Amino acid sequence: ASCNAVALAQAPPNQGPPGDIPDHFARPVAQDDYVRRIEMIPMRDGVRLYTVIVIPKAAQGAPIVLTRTPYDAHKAAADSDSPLMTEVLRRGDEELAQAGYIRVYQDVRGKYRSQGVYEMTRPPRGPLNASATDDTTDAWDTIDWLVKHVPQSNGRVGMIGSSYEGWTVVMALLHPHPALKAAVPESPMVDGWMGDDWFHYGAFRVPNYDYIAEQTEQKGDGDGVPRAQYDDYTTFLEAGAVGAYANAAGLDQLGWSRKLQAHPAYDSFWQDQALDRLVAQHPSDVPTMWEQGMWDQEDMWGANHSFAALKRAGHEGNNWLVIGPWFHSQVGADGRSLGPLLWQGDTAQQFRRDMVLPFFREHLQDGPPANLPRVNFYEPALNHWQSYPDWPAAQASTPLYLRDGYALSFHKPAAAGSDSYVSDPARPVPFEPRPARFDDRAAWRTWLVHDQRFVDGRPDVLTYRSAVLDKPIKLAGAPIADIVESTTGTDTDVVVKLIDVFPGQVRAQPGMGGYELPIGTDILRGRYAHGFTTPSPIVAGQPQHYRFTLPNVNYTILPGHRIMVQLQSTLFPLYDRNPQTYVASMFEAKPSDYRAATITVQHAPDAASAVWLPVVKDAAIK
Ligand code: PG9
Repeated sequence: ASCNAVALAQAPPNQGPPGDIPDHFARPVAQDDYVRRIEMIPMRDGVRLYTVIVIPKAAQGAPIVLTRTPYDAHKAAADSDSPLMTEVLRRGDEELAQAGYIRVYQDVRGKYRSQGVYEMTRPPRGPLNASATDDTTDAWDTIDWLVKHVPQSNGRVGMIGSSYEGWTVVMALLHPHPALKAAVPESPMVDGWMGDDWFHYGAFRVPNYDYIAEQTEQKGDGDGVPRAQYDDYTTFLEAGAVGAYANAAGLDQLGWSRKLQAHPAYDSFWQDQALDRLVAQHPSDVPTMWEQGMWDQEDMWGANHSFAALKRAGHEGNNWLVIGPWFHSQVGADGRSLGPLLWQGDTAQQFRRDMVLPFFREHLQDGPPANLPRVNFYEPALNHWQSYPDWPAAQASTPLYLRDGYALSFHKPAAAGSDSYVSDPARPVPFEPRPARFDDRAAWRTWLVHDQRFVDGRPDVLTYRSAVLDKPIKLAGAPIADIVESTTGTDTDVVVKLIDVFPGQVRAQPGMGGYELPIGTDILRGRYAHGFTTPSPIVAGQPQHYRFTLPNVNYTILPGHRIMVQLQSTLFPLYDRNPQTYVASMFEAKPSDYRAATITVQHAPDAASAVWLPVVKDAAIK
């Protein structure tokens, strides 16, 4: 037996009967209606990027539409094994494939099959990137190669992509290749501290840790962080400060996790890579359609702030804005509903077919002018698209005051009043009903429209209601929260939710009876009330203003509905807990720093708390 074992061990591996698995299997492609080319496109520093070029077999003089991705270019162009291009590409590419466009996906440097080193949303060349390349040069070099090496193309390129892929579109705009003729950044990640993925006004978003692990544990797919508990609420409550959690999970080995912990405030690290600032400093001539969802649970900031920054810089002319009734990246999927909210048809397809395609046809093919309105914003309450020549259509100049008796009124309080609650970090308010699970995609995509009755009875959630409206109130712009409150602690978070309360019964959809639909939710970390760059402790017991802008709305509160405002101090575990005791960095808070505090919200003539609404005066409601 031992002789046989030696003989087996010494046998060359390729001897013996031929196996059933060939060295290489070539799938016959004759029946396909497309050709797939795989290229390693060289960048100016010699690094080669993996690029999938999907070309309709009949293509001649066709435009190219490029997406640069950290999410696996191979997978993006291999949705099924169908011989049809419409089936092989992602769902959101269907209209482009039908139009006969050449579709290109490329792995950004350092991810999946591309060479080079990966850095999360790699900052542009400058103070944060001393090298000679960034995603602006990589886009430039790619487009240059494509127009020279894809003979079926007409030499014109459009770029499109959502979220991180939207960020790569915006990076390309900082110094665009002359062949880049149209751009569609969809819910682009633009300012990760102010209101996109990593923080909102300084409050840290905990699900990032799974994302960072998945994206940066290795070049390919990483795993999320393993959990000992089913309920993420329990996991993060038991974990204490998020920095300790991250380190215990080994995430201190990951560069981006370390960078987040090193930059909790809005310092030059964030400012110098905030793309809304940068696009306004380097405005391009490329026609650009900025898109985002009204309930975008990941990147609520980027598109509308980039559009606004370009407008302030005098460059509105070649920029358009579209805001649909969508969760993050829903534009690439089915847009017929969001949670229980049902729309008129597939609003995402309407965007792709009636806005993006005409826009590309005009700029990539000399098609007829798309004649798109400057701003297209879906009106969820009226259930149709509305167009505007400019945005915002109204400034937040109508204060809706908090009043005694948990009331809301357009009249300022006449007498002093206040309401108090105890915010206890040991019992934070959940952001979605428990068990809270970050990996429950359906719950994650819809938490911003979740019926807030699940928390409005909690003693640590203040709920203010208007009278039942007898007339519609039309909002078109970004509301501003201005809350005057004190805390017995030395730090606090302020969460404000603007809510449309449906009538008690809704004949057409009984489940919507009494529904408390948030139309704008956000959080401010109190230590930044006096400036985002430098935090400062709050003076215990002293009322102060917390003023911050809520997400854009285009929304009519209808007769029979009420307006509601809810105030609370936690949205857990989506946002890490504020210990309510001032510490240098919340990533490193100690268990003893987490203390209950009493929050007192003022509604007095000289200390009036309000949400300032962008009311369209005398709006004809249609
Ligand atoms: N929101 C995701 C992301 C973008 C950029 C950085 C980190 C995360 C995304 O959907 O791509």
